[in-house]
Amino acid sequence: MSTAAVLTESAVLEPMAAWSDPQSDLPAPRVVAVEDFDLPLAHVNHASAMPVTARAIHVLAGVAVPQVVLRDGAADTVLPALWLRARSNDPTQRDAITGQRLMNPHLLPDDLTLLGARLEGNGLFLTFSDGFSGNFDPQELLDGAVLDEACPAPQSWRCDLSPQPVYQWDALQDDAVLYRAVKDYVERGFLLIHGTPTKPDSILSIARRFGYVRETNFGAYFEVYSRPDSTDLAYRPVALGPHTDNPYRNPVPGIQLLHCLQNETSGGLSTLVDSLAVAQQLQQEDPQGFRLLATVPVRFEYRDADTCLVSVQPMIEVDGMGVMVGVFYSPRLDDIPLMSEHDTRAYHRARKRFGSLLSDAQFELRFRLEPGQLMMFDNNRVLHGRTSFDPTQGHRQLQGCYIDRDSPRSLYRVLSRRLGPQAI
Ligand SMILES: O=C(O)CCC(=O)C(=O)O
Ligand SMILES: [Fe+2]
Repeated sequence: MSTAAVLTESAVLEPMAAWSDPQSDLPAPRVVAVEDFDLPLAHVNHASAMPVTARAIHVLAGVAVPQVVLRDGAADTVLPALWLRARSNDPTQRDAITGQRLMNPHLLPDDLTLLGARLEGNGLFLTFSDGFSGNFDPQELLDGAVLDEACPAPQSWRCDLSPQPVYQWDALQDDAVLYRAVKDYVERGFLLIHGTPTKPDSILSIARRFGYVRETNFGAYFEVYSRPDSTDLAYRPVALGPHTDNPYRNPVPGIQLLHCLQNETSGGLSTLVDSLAVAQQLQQEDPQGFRLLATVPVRFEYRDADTCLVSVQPMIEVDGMGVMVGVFYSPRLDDIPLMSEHDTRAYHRARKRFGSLLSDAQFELRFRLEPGQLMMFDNNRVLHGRTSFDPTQGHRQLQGCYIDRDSPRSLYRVLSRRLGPQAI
């Protein structure tokens, strides 16, 4: 089992548009019929989903219809003709430079079959009933059997995380160091960067080392300092509990950077918490509560004179393969749907426990961001907060900006291709 929490099959397949308990007096949700559909034989390799065993491609001889199988230990999985045909790298079928297909596999005949399969040297030569025949590389078929994300799996952490992923800005100019940093980031969901320049928009050049800046209605970056007339509590000196920024946006900002330019106050300590570790704990204690938080939709809204943003999704975010990737957590902003009294209480209990775990010291990193220090974190996975501060003690000025979640992952793959895995 991966470090990320995995939902049970039934929980993943529940509709997310409405939720109700079987005993509830509200209408039951529509159930999607999936009984006669087998789940994929191979899974997305988010978190080393496939056990590593000796696997090989074989052609079965002595059968009426030719068969190519993936042999994994003693188990054979027949590779369907439609699956094989779509994987052809023949130059007439796939562009060699982009790797993009030149044929449309969605239009292949439903009853496509293999007419011939033979080993030729180290390769396979396959003939199909639609008239196509060509060479296939068995290693590519093996690789294709896992929908590999080609990124390290997340590793959840608690307050005792050691060493912490801290990098010096100067050192990050070296690609080999950047490679280690993005690997750490993908695994831990955050990075701390020290020794950064503190000019008013230095944050943008730091952000651009990792990805493209995502501009929002707050601009390319935003100022975090105390001002009494502000439209967001982040701009007052009050404590902020662990939260996801802008959960009302769709898509939500994937990664946030917070950069300290000045800090003359004794409070205003920064906090980070890994929602994967906390959700694992909740799932162990209360699997039903975890399921509720992953299925009941929640509504978030932001409005000011020129903007009205609304987004609706469950608090716990699960990807298409049922693996938890993060949360939409902001008690300042969430509205739950109308449910029965019973369901509302059940949901409330789960959310309350989750919230208290998110604020529990055993899960939390707490530190002071000094001028020239920056934290970069996955906005859904690693929740951030801060303790209150007294603005009469002096200035506290941070700047923040967002980049997309996929950027450091892309950077990881590119650097791993360019530098080779031995560079770590
Ligand atoms: O002041 C801080 O340290 C954090 C503020 C914050 O959460 C934000 O601007 O998103
Ligand atoms: Fe925030």
